[in-house]
Parts: sequence; structure tokens; C-alpha cells
Amino acid sequence: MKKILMFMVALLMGVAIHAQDFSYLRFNTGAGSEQCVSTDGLKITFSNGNLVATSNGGNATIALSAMNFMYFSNEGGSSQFLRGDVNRDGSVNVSDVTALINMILGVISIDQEVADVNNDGNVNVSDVTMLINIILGVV
Ligand SMILES: [Ca+2]
Ligand SMILES: [Ca+2]
Repeated sequence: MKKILMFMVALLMGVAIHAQDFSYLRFNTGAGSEQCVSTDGLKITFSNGNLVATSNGGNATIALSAMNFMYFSNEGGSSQFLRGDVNRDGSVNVSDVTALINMILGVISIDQEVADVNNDGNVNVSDVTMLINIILGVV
């Protein structure tokens, strides 16, 4: 019994050390949509159905209902964006609705990665609805 316990402790410590070898924790919230935070000072809490990750290298708030999976990686950046931040200015607000509508109307070119807010593979009015719900805090 004692041996099994020691083995489990060793296994848990092994996992902890392994996770610290990676620089980023990435969150996949659907096709092509990922956010990442640094593992430096990483702290994960849960509130109101959201996973809230804070670190010395950025923060992320992800609705658990939208989360596919999360994983440790040394890859940061590239596909890092806020869901609903259609104009990629770092915040989600009414200007993103304007940008999204302009993309749908063909006024500006579609940025598929950020414009497909509900991750169904298409950019259409349902993404506008989803974006407004995000801004209103419904989802
Ligand atoms: Ca924005
Ligand atoms: Ca869509």
C-alpha cells in the first residue's frame, strides 16, 4: 500500500515538473480559435461558468461551454486573439459588430479566424448574433 502511494506521489510530481517545462497553456474553443496564456505565475480559477486564467504573461477568460480542450505548449502568439475581437484591437465592443457586418456585406475582406465568432465554419448573421451576445454578457 505504501509503495503504491509513493508511486502516485512520484507520478504527480512528475506531471507537475513536466507542465512547468512548457511556456504556454493554450485553450481551444473551436475550429481555429485558440487563446493562450503564459505558464509564468499561472493561476486558474472558475467563476460563473467561466475559466479564468491569469499569469504574468496575459490573462484569458473562457466560457466552459465554449471550451473544447486545453493543452501545454511552447507555441505562443500566432493564433492568439479574443473571441469576438473581429477588428483585432484587443477588446470586444460595438466596433467589432460594425467590422463584422462590413465583412459580411463585403465592404472589407473577411478575416475568417476572428469573423467566425460561433465557429461553425461560415461567416454570416448568426455570428453577429453571437458577437452581440458576447458583448451583452449573455454567453
Ligand atoms: Ca475589437
Ligand atoms: Ca459562424
